[in-house]
Amino acid sequence: MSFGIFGRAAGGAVLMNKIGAEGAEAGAFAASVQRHLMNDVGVSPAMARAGEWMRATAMASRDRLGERWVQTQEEDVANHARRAYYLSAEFLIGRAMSNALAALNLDKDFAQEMASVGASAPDVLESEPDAALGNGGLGRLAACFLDSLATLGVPSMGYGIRYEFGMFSQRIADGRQVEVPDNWLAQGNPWEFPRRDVAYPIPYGGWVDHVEGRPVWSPHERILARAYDMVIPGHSTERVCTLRLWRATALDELDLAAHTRGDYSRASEARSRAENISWVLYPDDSTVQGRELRLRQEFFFVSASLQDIIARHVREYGTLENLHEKAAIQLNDTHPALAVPELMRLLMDEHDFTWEQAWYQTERIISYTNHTLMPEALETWPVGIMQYLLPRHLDIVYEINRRFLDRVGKLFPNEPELLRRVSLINEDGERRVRMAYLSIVASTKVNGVAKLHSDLMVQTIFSDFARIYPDRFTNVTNGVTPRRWLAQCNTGLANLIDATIPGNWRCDLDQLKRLDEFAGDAGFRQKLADIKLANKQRLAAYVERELGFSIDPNALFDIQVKRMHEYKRQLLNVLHVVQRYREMIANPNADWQPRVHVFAGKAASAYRMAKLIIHLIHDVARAVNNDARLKGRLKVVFLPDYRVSVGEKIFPAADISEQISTAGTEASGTGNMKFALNGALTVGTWDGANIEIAQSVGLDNIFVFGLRTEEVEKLARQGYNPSAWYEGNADLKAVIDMIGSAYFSPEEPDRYRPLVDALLHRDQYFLLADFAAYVETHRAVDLAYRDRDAWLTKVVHNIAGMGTFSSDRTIREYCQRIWKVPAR
Ligand code: 26Q
Repeated sequence: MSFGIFGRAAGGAVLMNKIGAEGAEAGAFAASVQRHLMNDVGVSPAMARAGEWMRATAMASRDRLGERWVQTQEEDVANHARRAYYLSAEFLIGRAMSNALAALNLDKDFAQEMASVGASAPDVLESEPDAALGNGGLGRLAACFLDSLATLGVPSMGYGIRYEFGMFSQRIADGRQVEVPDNWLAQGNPWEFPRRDVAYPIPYGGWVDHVEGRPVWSPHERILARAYDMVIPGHSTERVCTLRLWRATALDELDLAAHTRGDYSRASEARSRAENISWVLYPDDSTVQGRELRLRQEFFFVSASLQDIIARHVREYGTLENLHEKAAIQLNDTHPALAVPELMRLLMDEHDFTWEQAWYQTERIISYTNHTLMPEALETWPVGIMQYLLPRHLDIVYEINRRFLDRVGKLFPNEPELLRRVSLINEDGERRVRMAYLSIVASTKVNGVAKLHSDLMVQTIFSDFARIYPDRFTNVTNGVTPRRWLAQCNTGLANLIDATIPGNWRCDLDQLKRLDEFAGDAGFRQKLADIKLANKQRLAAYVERELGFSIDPNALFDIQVKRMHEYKRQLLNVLHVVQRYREMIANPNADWQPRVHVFAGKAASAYRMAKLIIHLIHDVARAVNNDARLKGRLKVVFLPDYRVSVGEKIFPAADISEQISTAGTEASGTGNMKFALNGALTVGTWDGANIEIAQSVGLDNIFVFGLRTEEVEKLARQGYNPSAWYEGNADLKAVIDMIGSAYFSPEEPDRYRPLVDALLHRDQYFLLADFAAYVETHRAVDLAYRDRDAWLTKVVHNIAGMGTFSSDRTIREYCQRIWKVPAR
């Protein structure tokens, strides 16, 4: 193609205009930040501190996002768009600023502007508190999904709870976890748009009458759900996604009658009862206790969200007849499963649908994602609590069950046991509603979150349902957003990728495949090595700041960060560290690979064993880090208060990613993806998405070890005897004895008795059976790390193989296979 002078000149003029426009844009943004600083934050540029610049910048960004929000809404209304609604009790958003600036293309201008006013851009970004409205993987997945929904331009909304207190902050005192409330709204939330005109009454309790054959629910109380919106920007698009979070308040701020009588405590009681509901996030990950307040929370956000969806639909179409054509609702696990009876109730009791009409729509609108096979994490609610809190919903659940069992009985006659097994009501002992079964029966599709997990789901916990509904079950493997988890958290690597391959990999992660070609390029590998070193230095500086403790960036960084849980086997990692320690003491002059073992993660407040493991990590760290015989070649670090913003510093700095759950227990994992995307090699079991990562990056480029799911099952069937494994391996015995002795806890010799007893007599997660293979694998890791070129080659293949683990791919699959909504 050739350009005439005219074409060139014209193109040049366009370019000039664009630069001119962007320059003006940047100037306008700087002015807007300053205006917000003076008018809303109330401080002069000369006096402003980091947190004040942060708030002013957030408000200026929010203005821009508001414009995009209005535009997106108008488009969706004009197009009569079918929308996807993501219902989740958790959204682990983290910080919003870097992401918003990147999406608005203002990141460089921001850095310049901060420099010109003498503020430190990194300090300003660091002053933003994390929005920690989630526990772990499930909540963070929801946040990655919003990013992809916006970026793919999917007409969509997230719905959740605006918890006053998010995930607790974790402090460590004498090696023990201490939970501190997370008052994330203390300084206000500069990102949210309170929608004062969007509020719905939420009914609870009371009784159901039948008037002329129609059920009439007379609730005992009503509270109000008020909407607060966060705008989630898309990247390389002006489209945004809305996250609508509900806050609970009293319907009548004051019980006026009581107030007039002078009964002030009665008056304020109603208020605090109501506000309790969105007060605090339950900090339990994977275990479920049936607390009434939790059920109130679940119904609260489900009912508000459905009323909102219905109101929007009626506004746009004037009828509900085509609701199922315009709305797809995804349940993020069973926490929003009350959407099933609530949608039925709203359609029948408030909009005069017949049962058949309401069910026809419900079955087409709702889908359910399962995130765990662990029996203790499957939600069930005592019928008594439901009867008391949601009597009308219990009736509807009974009727769904009656019709369902009727159908199953006809499909599979002569199988009374089947009816008992699949009943939505568990009749063994205290009668309970099985929320997963309720979700399946009402869903268009039910999906697991990685191939193995989806297969096991239909083979184990839901096998009866797979017979009844063979076409309902599917898999959608999780993903993570490459914007936050590569472009923003690892600018060094992002710049190198920009300079190496063409195309917009940030929004088309499959482009990373092209990096494979550069595996053999020594110059490229050296740049990768330099970037990794810089990231390790950054993490070392953070460790120094947080713990006053220095680590060597040239050592191998071996990292395990995730919620503390027995099935995730942080304890297996500790056993290996202790084994290494023993070997190093026995042979101090050998050429040991210097290593830093980093741990981080929160334990549920009531989870004794998980807390004991945190204590053990600290005790082992104390012994190892102060043992002069090791000459600094082995260090153990527990980084407190793991959260999204800490993850952003950790993932880019890892050499080794620990993904060592017992095969068959980790549904997917998403940390595994974040590590590999940032150039860490995985030491992992054949579990969850590790399997698909291995298949994608190649078995030569990952360290797989341990029993497979079938082998674990076989061992369990044969009668697993952990003490035989203990007796049969001298190293393992010595490691466990060392922990059981007073070696690491001289001030309390019996501290680890419960832990050692559990290992020797139960070992529910087969640590002892996998120990030898795990230690062996780490020897192979040390050897591999010494061959720098070979190691870096593997690193390249890891990054290059991660395209498929973008949450953009995941969301496209949901759009095509489940929601039937268009995506870019
Ligand atoms: C339920 C009822 C009452 C209180 C708390 C809960 C509750 C809260 C959170 C139960 C479970 C969770 C979180 C589960 C979770 O994070 N699961 C993880 O989901 C990820 C995303 O799919 C997967 O990658 C992980 O494998 C899975 O463990």
